[in-house]
Parts: sequence; C-alpha cells; structure tokens
Amino acid sequence: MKLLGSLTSPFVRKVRVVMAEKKLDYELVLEDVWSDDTQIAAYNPLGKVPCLVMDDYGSLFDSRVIVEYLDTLSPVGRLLPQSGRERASVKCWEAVADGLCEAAAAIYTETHRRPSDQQSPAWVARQEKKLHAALQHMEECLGEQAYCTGLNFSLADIAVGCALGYLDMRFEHLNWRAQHPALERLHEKLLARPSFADTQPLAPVV
Ligand code: GSF
Repeated sequence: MKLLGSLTSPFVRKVRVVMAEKKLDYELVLEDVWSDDTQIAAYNPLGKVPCLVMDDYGSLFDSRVIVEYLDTLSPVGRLLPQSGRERASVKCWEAVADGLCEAAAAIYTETHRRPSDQQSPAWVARQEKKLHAALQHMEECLGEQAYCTGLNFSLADIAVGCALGYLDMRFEHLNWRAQHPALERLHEKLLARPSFADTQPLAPVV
C-alpha cells in the first residue's frame, strides 16, 4: 500500500499512527497538494491527502474511511469497537477532533494563503469559535478518564492526539495546555507511544 500524504497534515498523521499501531507495512509518498504538478487528483477527485493507494491501484480517501478500512486488515490492536454505541462513540470523538483540525486548517489557509485584503476576520472568528468549543468539549468529556472512551486506547485517542499535535505545530501561540489539563495529560501519554513519537508533525522550512 502507498499512502499519499504530507508531514504536516493531521489527517495524514492519523492514518500513519493507525498504520504503526496495527503494524501494517506501507510506503509514504509525499505529495504537495498546493503545487501545480501534484498527482493527487489522479487518485482523489477532491485533491486532498491522505489518500491510500492499494496494491491493485484502487484508492481510498478521507482519513476516516481509510482508518476504518485499516482496522479490518489485522486483528492486531483493534482501534474501533465492533458495533453499537461504543463504536459510534469512538467515531464521534474522531468527528470532533477532525472538526477541530478542519477549523484550524481553515484559519491557517485564510491567514497564510489568501492575500490580506481578501481575508475575512468574521469568518476566521467563526472558525476560532469552533476550535475553542471543540477543545472545551474534549476536555470535559475526557475528565479523569485514562483514555477518551474510558480504560482502553482507541482511534478516539489517536484523532485527539493528532489534533493537539497540529495545534502545537500551527498555533503554538494558542497555548491550549493552559486551559485543558486533562488533554495535556493525555497528549503526554500518547507521545510515549512510538506511533506518536515517530510521526510528530514537521512544518516545512520556508
Ligand atoms: C480532510 C483532508 C484534508 O483537508 C480527511 O481526509 O479526513 N476530511 C478529509 N486535507 C488537506 C491537507 S490538511 O489540511 O490536512 C488537503 O489535502 N487540502 C488540499 C485542498 O485542496 O483542500
């Protein structure tokens, strides 16, 4: 399998962490989706990473689809409960964490890729509200629990950890740790896992 991705995307990192936790082999192919000569549209009509290209050249996209598929490939380290409310709960954590990343990436794109006279402060403020609400929600739901859904490590923790790592890379000034001690504790615990330590996001040198 080939994973088309970047070293900065939290969605790509989520897939890489899942690959590592499941002990799956793959090749990471770096793709700059903002460059004119990107190949990404040949595999994903939406032009986004991550995109998984399988050995028969079929492709899967959207990190949530990819990680759900990967979890079925091996019984090693199940990351999603088989069914029912528990499974939905993990997926809901993932949706909040991914939504946080979407809001954060939207702010970054607006403020760094759009000419300043075309930027909308009101739109940025709307995304910031989502970002802060998502952090608050995750902090409250995690509370004193060992992991997002209780005692067991799951895809929920992977999604949350990748979102927090993305904030550290792009929004250091936000200092999310100050208001979210439960998330800080979880993040420290996750960084002790090789799957997280080996995939820390790298902002390109510009
Ligand atoms: C989001 C992927 C995404 O926004 C998923 O895979 O979970 N729901 C999707 N990828 C960004 C890179 S980043 O912000 O992580 C991307 O490829 N953007 C290029 C574009 O043209 O929007």
